[in-house]
Amino acid sequence: MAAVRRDITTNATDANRFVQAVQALKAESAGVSTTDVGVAAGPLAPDRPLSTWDLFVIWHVWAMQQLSADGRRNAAHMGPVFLPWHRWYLLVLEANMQRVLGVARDDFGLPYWDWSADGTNLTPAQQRTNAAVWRIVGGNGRPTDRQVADGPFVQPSFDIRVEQGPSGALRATNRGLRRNFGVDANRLPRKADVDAALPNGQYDVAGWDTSPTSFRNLVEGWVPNGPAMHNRVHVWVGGDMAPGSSPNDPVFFLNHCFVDRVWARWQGPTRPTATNRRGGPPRPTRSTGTARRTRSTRS
Ligand SMILES: [Cu+2]
Repeated sequence: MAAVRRDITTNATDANRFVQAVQALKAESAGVSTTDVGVAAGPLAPDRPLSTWDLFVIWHVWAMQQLSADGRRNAAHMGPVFLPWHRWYLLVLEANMQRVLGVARDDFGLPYWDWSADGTNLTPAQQRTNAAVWRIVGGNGRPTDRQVADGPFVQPSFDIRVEQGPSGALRATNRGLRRNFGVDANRLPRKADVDAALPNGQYDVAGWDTSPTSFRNLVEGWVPNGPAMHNRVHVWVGGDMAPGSSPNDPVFFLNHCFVDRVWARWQGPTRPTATNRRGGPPRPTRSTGTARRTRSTRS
């Protein structure tokens, strides 16, 4: 038995626990401030005390700032490491959530947001206002300053303490969470995008960058016609979801939990193309019949 990850919109217990765990990790002192960890002062704050939640934000930015020698990848994105890096990141957050919730490891799984369902079933206008997930995590930012003013993640209990400034460098700040739905991408990805990625038998392709049509590039959202899938969700939500400090917004983890679910389905036994699934040579099929079984549609 292991923790089960469920759709946040269909399980009220998991939704409540997710919100409660985010708030607890945001309130838990990390014992260090932005200055202590080398984060510069910003125009809104010289120095901010950091929480466990804020450390996840800094961890993600630091990974993005570690570029490969050829500059085409960073330590968490734009290459083969994208999916496993974020799987590990989710597991560490999930373990911290279980800790602050005081539940056994099997009793809470990080929930996911199936944006492909909303992208398929709702119009672009409905995606901005009617998607069920916004009733759990708050909705779009207000027109004046893009700050989120409804739901559980509002000031003063949920404030933004670190951000990427115009140069991309981390800096201290003191403001509310920002979202700007549907401006830099007009609609969410669709179920058809997931269905098109799953049969791709090549995890990644030599070059290991954002150009080839591989499963990883389809899911990360560089092809076709990016921003697609994961990237499109970041761009569509906008505000704090756009830069490398995007884990500031709890929606980051709901997005990545769904991305991880798509990868888990691809890794599973019921994917339609059984050969070459891990990027290596084709594997022998176990027995006739099983390898050709059609993928289950349990999303
Ligand atoms: Cu990331």
